[in-house]
Amino acid sequence: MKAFNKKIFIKQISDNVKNMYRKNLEEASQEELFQAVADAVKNMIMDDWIATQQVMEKDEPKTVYYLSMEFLLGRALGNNLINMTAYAQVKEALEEIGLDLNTIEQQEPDPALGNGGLGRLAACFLDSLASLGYPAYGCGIRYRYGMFKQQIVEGFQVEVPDNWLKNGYPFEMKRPEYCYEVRFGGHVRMEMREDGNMDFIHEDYQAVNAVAYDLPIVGYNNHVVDTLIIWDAQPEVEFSLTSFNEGQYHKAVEESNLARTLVEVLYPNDEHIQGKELRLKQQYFFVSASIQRAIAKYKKHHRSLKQLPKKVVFQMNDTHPTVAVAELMRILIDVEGLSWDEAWKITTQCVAYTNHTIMAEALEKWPIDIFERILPRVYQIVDEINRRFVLDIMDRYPGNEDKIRSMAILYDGQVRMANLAIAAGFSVNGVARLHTEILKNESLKDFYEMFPEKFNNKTNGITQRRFLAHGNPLLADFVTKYCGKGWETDLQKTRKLIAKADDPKVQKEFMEIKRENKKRLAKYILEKTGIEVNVDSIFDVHVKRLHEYKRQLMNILHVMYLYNRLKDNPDMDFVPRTFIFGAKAAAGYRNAKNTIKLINNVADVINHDVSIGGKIKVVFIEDYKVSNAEWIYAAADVSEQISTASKEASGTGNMKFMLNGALTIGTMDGANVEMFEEVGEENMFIFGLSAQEVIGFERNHNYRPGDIYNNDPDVNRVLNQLIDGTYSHGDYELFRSLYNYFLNDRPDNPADRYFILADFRSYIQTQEKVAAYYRNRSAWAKSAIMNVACVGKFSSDRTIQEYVDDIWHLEKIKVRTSLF
Ligand code: HBZ
Repeated sequence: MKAFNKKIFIKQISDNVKNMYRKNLEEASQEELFQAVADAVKNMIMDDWIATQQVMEKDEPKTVYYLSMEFLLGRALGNNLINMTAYAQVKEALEEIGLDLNTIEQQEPDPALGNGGLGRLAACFLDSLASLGYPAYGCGIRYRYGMFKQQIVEGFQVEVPDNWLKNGYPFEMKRPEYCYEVRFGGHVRMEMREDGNMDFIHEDYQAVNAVAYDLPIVGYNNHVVDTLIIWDAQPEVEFSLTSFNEGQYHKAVEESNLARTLVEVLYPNDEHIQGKELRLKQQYFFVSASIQRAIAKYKKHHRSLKQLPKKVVFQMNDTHPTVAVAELMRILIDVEGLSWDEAWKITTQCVAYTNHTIMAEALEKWPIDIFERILPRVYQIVDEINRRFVLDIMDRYPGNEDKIRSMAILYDGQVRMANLAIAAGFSVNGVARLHTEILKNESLKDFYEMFPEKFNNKTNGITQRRFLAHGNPLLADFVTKYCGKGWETDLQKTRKLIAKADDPKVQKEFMEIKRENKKRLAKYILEKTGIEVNVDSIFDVHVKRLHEYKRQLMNILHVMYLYNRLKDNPDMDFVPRTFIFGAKAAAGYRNAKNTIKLINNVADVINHDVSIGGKIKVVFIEDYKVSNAEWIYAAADVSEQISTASKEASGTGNMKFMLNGALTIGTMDGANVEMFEEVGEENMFIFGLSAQEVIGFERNHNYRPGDIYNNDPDVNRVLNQLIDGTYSHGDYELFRSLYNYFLNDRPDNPADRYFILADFRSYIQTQEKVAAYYRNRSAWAKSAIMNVACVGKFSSDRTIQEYVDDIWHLEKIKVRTSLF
């Protein structure tokens, strides 16, 4: 960024308002002001963005292409200012003309091109890549509609389209010069070439153009601006009705329909595949365009593709972009004329795969007939990869059918994308240590045995720039005061707080900050829900996607249990608590949606019961998303990380709470295990079955939740309250399916498959410890400070450095803007 010039900046905003809206500053709406300010900020980014791209063009450093169907970015304006270290100056400049930066920031739509953790991780990774100065492109899809907006109507979730582009998105730039054809359907004709080799000619296909939109990814205080490319689809021919014969006319209409529907909407299902054709088309569309762009860029400098792996690495964010393997092979063979063996050598050195789940229902499989119909040439290549891979398996394990059954890419009429990714990728990583161990020893055991060298762990991380510097400015100042500047790029610096954690003055200061943040959230809650909450109560927060394995149901059952106790013993000693939930459910996920309804109904009953004197409040925050998440983390006392052990690959919300000085109540799952190691047992509340115990029950089918229901009166009571009308105005059926979840045992869907009842007693007892601990203000403050002090490992800067060292092998770039 050029040295900030307040006068010029202000002038630019008023010029923008004038040119964009024919208004002066006083007349402009807040939304118009946002557009004007964002444009001025984009202008500040531009020189560094140009300079970064020039360095990359000139030095041609090895570059990572992070292929991801999802980037859950959150608002850009404030974050860009933070990373340009211009936030305070811009805020002051705006104040001078009577504008409030906070209010202006709130006008920005959350670009929500992702579902949850996986998409947000991709966004944190881009922030870290740029901040560490690594050459990188994010490659994704410019969905016309992002993650749906959630409304709660009479306690039920209602999905509303998220038209984030409605007023234009000021930070994107259309790049019509980057435009690539992507083909679907049709047939492949083989033709013998003169040299005896085959040509594969793709005919009768439908084609769309992929057109790039670039978004700047501003590094922290280093002049590096990386690029997120999101691909839009456009019809290939702008057709005029008269100039076409009938056949062409239909084709043109179909292609323009395809272009429109392709990028229409993000699929809002996490951890559960639907197998929709359009989704496969989306995957191929953005992967093909991204690879074409990478190769075109490479070919500007090289004639032969043999050295491609020295310059390019594709990281596949889960199996969603795995078709990249076959698409790269196709381009190398059909377009570039390489032999199979040459192409395979290059491909397998260029692609790497990250796994984010062990949940069977999330593993992507495509019916062969669909795959072959939509991508006929790509399918031929997958078939050949599979043929050769099966030969390798047979070679290694002669006569062992089991190995083929578990590892073949094509099996049982399906294309198994994870198997393709592992067979071809040079690296396979899990996202937390426990998760990687489970992959190696359980779900991907056979692959690990065959390719031990491919497997590695990369524990997830989060960016402290967004989730501390931007989301929690008061705590950010506190950290700076006691640890000095520099934690923005080296989160280990917060360790200095360890020496302060016992100091009553520091503790008091911390608790005052927490209280201010709780006030900020309480105000938001009041505005959005009409519920008044007590800022001196424990803010106990459970925010994340709604999924059975994340066990929001266990949390609300515990609330029901506490309420029973309070009703039975009105005078009991009770630490007031506000249970805060936020979660979107996939649109067709019945138990998840019923859980939202249950939370809201429990909230309704408890919040209106004056007899308990407001000791418990329950709040469901509508439309949980990155922008309100920043405030929610900042205000949390207790962080709920209570997934069934073994099921949560890592979790990243857990780290964001820790960064903001919340104490975790959690299971030994995902990255909780590593947080526990870092922060120590006195600063974290662990309960429940271990991953090995859960896996043991699953293997032996010897878990009997019915016994717990019959023998534990507290459990019996709360489960019966699901079907006795307590929380449903007398309707016995409303929550029957949740009740049945615990007790209906079916071979494909065992009773209480997420072990809620097994962990319930231990959860109750641990929650009692939480409440008792909260009474000890000094102990609590110390533990909270210790969480901030020990969070260093969980910066995505550390994660990205490990990806660079072990997988990508990139060099940092240096960008000097012309002025300096
Ligand atoms: O990825 C999450 C994991 O559940 C979480 O434990 C981990 O921390 C995070 C980052 O590694 N997985 C997802 O968020 N998955 C999805 O959002 C998803 C989206 C579309 C799908 C499948 C999964 O088709």
